[in-house]
Amino acid sequence: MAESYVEALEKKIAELAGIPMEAIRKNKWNDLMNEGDAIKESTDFINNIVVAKQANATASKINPLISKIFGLVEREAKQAGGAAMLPELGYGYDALLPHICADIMEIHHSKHHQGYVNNVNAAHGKLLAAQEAGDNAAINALANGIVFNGGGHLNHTIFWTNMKPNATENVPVPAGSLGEQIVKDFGSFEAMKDQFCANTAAVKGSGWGWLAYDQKLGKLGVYTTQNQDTVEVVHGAVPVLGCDVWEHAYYLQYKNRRPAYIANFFKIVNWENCQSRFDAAK
Ligand code: MN3
Repeated sequence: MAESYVEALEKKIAELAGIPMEAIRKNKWNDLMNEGDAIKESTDFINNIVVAKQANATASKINPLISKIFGLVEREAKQAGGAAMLPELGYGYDALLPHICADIMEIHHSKHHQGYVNNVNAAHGKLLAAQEAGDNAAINALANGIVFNGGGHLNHTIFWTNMKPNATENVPVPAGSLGEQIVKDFGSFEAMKDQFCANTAAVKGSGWGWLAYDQKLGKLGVYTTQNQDTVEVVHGAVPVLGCDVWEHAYYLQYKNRRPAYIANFFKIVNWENCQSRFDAAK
């Protein structure tokens, strides 16, 4: 599902931009395991898009994905106009110990997330210039960078709020209507957790695991996404809980033991934050 989505997206971008698929492929970050490198390549990709003033500039056709991603970013980060900012964590880099070490938190937040923020702002600036020039090819080429960096900004902003400090070895269990909905849709909290852990551990390469609410079905489900795709765009479900399983999120501490990281992630879940996301989605 996620792969065919990426393929369809690439095809659409190539078509709209009037450039060969290979040009899009060359600039895809799908196979990159290293978030720092992926962000840097994405910076170069955005910088290399040349905006050209069109002689017969007509009203620009905006790729609907671009407005969708910016809309989701604005809703999450409450930053209208596309000016993205790195959010405060609300806790210290060492606050998630022993389950996520301070080094991971500091690099992940201050370097990687900041990188997505910088890139999405660069892409937004270029988008405005391309719109003014009526350069549809540039606008659509930018979609790739906006999906990746806007998605990265959005996903990490959700992720930080989904976790809380002062963990114990106990796995906190959601109370209230979210807890009830989980039992209704999965049979039990344990069944949901088992499905989340298994599916998220099985993400190929880089991506995310999600508990998300499908508004049409009125149901919670476990989903996965590749790279920095957003669960709401790919699966049409509103994120309640997200777990980053790019290697940088755990490797320094857990090496290749991704399942152990996900199991410990459940000890630091902020179910109050998840409850308010669920309430808003309903
Ligand atoms: Mn990350």
